[in-house]
Amino acid sequence: MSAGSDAAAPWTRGEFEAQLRAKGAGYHIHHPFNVKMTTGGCSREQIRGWVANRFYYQINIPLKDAAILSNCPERDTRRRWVLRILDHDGHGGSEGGIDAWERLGDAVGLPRDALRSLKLVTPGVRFAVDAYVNFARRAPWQEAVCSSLTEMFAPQIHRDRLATWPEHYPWIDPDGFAYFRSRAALAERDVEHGLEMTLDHFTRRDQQERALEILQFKLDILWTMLDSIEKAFPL
Ligand code: AHQ
Repeated sequence: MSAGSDAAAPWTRGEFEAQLRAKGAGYHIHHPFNVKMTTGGCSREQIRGWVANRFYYQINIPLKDAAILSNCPERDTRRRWVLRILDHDGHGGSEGGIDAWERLGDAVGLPRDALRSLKLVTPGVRFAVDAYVNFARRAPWQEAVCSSLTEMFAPQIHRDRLATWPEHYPWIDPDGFAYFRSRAALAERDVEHGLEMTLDHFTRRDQQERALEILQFKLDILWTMLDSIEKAFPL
């Protein structure tokens, strides 16, 4: 028996993608706090707490993506990946996702200084988000690309909010929903690129298993954020 011949055979490209997509079972769309939000069970304070805590995640996404760019020697990859930073920070005359999230804050009645002060951000959310940014700084850039693939499941969660929040939370100014409207299409574009690179890079079975571990790490980040928000805003 030659060395390595007992190693499991790599999954086909299709099976590897199916394995990645199966991790959606642990996506935070299934978290009790998210279910509570989309079924109308949240108070104004809980919605405001969620918006204020997710703001910390949103303003760190460009730092995470810039870390990936700084580690990536491939110009063609960087030319596509840089769009993610521009989407969030805005560019030219166009508003970015962070501006839109601040408008969501306005729409739920969060004063701008309360949002920007980050005073409402829980320690658990701060640690989870910082773990994501630090992972992107330290890990091989292909691993950080793989960690963004939780967005495979994101279009549905944005569509759920657009379909349920106006009815359940009529007190929220609909202008605040612009972020969710913009994100579904951008997530699909980003996933097409991130998934293609992940399927291309992780080819041995041990590498494919590593990719699943990385995706689980990011799923745990999103899940832990909601755990912490749920505990900090119980009513
Ligand atoms: O608004 C979100 C966003 O800009 C991103 C970037 C991406 C990444 O690079 O990890 N992930 C992500 C996500 C956003 N919204 C979350 C939500 O529930 O609204 C979902 C989240 C993700 O699935 O990773």
